[in-house]
Amino acid sequence: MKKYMILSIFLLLLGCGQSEQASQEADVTVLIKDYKFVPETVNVEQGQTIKWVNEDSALHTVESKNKEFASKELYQGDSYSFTATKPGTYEYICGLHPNMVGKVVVR
Ligand SMILES: [Cu+2]
Repeated sequence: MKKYMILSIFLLLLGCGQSEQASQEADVTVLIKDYKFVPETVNVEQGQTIKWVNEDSALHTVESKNKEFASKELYQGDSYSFTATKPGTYEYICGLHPNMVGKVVVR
């Protein structure tokens, strides 16, 4: 009985550690709102993480034109993160609404 309790505490701790990793702090957050990326342009340092959060009820994606990053379809409340490892300018669109554009500038 005691053995099971220790095991479940261990699993609980393991679970906490994992969720902490998954919800890694973003350095910059971009909201997807009213069919727009807000802000449209973000400037980050190399190694920083950008997180997009879909606040619309419509589905959206985040897809860089150079295929450097691409999200799956994001439902309302879903988020997608990308860690910038290479300097450059990354223009991106929503694959479902290609008139939605944004830009990530990595220094
Ligand atoms: Cu969209």
